[in-house]
Amino acid sequence: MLKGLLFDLDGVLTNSAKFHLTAWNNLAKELGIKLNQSQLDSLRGISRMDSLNLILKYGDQSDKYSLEEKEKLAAEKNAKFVEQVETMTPKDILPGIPELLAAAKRHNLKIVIASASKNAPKILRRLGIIDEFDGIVDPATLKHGKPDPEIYIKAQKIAGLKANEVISLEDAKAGVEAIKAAGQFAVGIGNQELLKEADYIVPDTSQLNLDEIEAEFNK
Ligand code: B16
Ligand code: MG
Repeated sequence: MLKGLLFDLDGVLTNSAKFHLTAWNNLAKELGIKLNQSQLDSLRGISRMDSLNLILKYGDQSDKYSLEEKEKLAAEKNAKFVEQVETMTPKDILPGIPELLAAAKRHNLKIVIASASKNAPKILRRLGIIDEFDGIVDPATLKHGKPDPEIYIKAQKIAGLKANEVISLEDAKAGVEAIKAAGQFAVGIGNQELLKEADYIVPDTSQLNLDEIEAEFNK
């Protein structure tokens, strides 16, 4: 029986993913690295340091910087990202999400955030929805990033539920892989081909309908 929803944040509740990608793309350019679209897509859902390491690998610069230098570069990217976050308002909640959160409340579902972003509380506050959630996984406590299942297992524990009692929603390939590795039902939001491991896929958040998803979950 469905008892909870576990939400990714960037690309699911709000499109802060576009701010991440712009900030990474600008940093990569400064480092003399040109990223193509599929390389940019591969950064979705990946933690800050894992993203930087991937970019350096794409640019054949894996061994160029010390850990301290990499921390500086990551902080530089984050400062640019946070500047954009400060401009966010409740209008930046993606279409269909307010209705989905309301439906979850009506069904008495637990709702928990499983975002890799250390900025998640800040973003949720800007969107005015932080109080809607029963909990937020603290990504600083994680040993492994998505696609490892750790974050979704933690979110499920915060909700106090079993894997077969939750539906988890993601926009990233690495996130869908994490959900499936946690043994949970995955809703993918976005490109059908990219997210093909998901149990249910919608092209965008406006197509999310709790009754339809639950019917699929109960099959
Ligand atoms: P931060 P999600 C992820 O959030 C983003 O998709 C990813 O692009 C970002 O690098 C990661 O959070 C870490 O974010 O730098 O703010 O700590 O999709 O898991 O909600
Ligand atoms: Mg995401």
